[in-house]
Amino acid sequence: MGGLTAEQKRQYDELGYVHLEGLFEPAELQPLIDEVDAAVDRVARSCRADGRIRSLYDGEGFATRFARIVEDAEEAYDELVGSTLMGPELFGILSHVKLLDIVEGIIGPEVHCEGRHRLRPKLPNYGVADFRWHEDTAYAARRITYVRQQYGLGAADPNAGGRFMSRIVAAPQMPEPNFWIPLVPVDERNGCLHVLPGGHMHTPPYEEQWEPGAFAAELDDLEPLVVPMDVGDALLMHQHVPHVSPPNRSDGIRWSVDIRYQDGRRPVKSVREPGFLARSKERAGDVVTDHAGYQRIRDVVAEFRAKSGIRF
Ligand SMILES: O=C(O)CCC(=O)C(=O)O
Repeated sequence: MGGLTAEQKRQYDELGYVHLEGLFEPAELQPLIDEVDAAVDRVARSCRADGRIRSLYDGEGFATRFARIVEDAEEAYDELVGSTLMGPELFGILSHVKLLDIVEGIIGPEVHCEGRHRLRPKLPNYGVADFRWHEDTAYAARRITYVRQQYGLGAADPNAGGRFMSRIVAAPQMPEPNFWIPLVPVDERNGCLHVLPGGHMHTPPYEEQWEPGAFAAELDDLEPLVVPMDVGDALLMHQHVPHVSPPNRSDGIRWSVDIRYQDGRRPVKSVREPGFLARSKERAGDVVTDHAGYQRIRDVVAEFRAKSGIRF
């Protein structure tokens, strides 16, 4: 079984992130890139058929075509971003043995892949894909505001105190490792991630201690780290490690996928976007082993949402 080395596990525990260089051969990710490229082509053809775009832009490559499409038809962006796209190659990455071995070493043998996996076409100079400092399982809005002020926004910036949606559904201390996987080389120019190593440590251990002021000041001395990456690398992040996604100032799309896992015995964090049991000793028969199985789960939940009228 693969998984993290002892040194990588120590770094994950102490710093909250590990840059896994060359986790995949670039060729292992090519089928996923081709799947996304084919989806871009479908979107282009449907937009062209409706007269929403001026050209199919089929002379453009993976790095630019979707941006040209969105320039003509902004709504096309939503057709590919987030967890809208679900194909066999993406399922193959969500359930990839290399990721599951690492996750098992962190959370144990019951592994649920959350439905909140995201395909992110971060378009050049397109603000909706930029994210200020945040942590994935936010436990305290005030701490986030503080982190933003320290590392991103001035204290007086009106955005710093903006509405903040907490994503707490299950226990905030539940381990929830996140893999961020670029599909093109990323650097500071095209909006690679920056992390705040060690920032995950200063979280209160018990719910009744959710007083952010008592913990936030401990972030003061931490230095953000820029993480340039190649295709084949993955950035493993602890759910509490603050990170930021600055603007893409290049000419090409910064394509990436991010995936979160949790303990399969705990309440699932995302019901509207269903995930699947990816590995299990206790419920081996319930493990979803192919794309069709996961697609059935997604279809059933989507149908229930539509028919029941229940908002969740
Ligand atoms: O891909 C990005 O630009 C942002 C990703 C992110 O913030 C996350 O995975 O939590």
